[in-house]
Amino acid sequence: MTPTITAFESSPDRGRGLARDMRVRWALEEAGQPYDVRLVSFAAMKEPAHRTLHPFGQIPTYEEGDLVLFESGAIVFHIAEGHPGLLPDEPNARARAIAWMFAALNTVEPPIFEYSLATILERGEPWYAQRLPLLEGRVRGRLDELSRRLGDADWLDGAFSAGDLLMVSVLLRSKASGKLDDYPTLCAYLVRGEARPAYQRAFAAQLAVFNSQPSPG
Ligand code: GTB
Repeated sequence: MTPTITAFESSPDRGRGLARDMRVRWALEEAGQPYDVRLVSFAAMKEPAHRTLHPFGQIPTYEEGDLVLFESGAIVFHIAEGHPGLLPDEPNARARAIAWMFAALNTVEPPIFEYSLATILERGEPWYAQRLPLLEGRVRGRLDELSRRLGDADWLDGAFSAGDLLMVSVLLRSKASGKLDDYPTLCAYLVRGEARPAYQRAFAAQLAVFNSQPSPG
């Protein structure tokens, strides 16, 4: 059965792959699983019809027969469990790959997201200049630790896994803000992720949504 995911009708990132449908598209492409996309506006996301799929009125969602999922991590995990190639078969290696999925979403993404949100939403606040170094320090701390662990390895734990897929997705947000420039091994890690044919197909598909929008004015 072909799953359907939801994505922004008009993504604020102008198709740069930063919205969280991108990681779901990427996982589906890695899995070789065709999918349909339903585009939703910001208003439609808050309507009851969408909230039955997503309690918080957000994207992405995932529908496959009777199954409805929200949360990009849970969706990627579901795809990885149902298809070979995104999680190792050996039980301990599989558990470690899942740990990296959680690490990406629970340990690395929060400071990166918080920093990014502050630069967008809090710029005008009188305390912005004081708060920013604190947020920057938290991002840097995580990037220091992650780059130490990755070392010169290609991927976080052996072969490419859903852990890498989520970690690369999370780090891409920092790349956009220039925060990764001091971390050559993390930059190379992102280049490896972005070079994967599945990533490129997913990126092209979400960019095509932006390019199909009528230009303003
Ligand atoms: N924890 C959830 C998950 O991982 O699925 C978070 C989902 C989420 O934050 N969805 C966002 C959303 O629907 C889109 S991805 N926002 C609308 C709303 O809450 O009303 C976050 C996002 C949005 C925009 C950019 N960007 O333009 O760069 C990047 C990331």
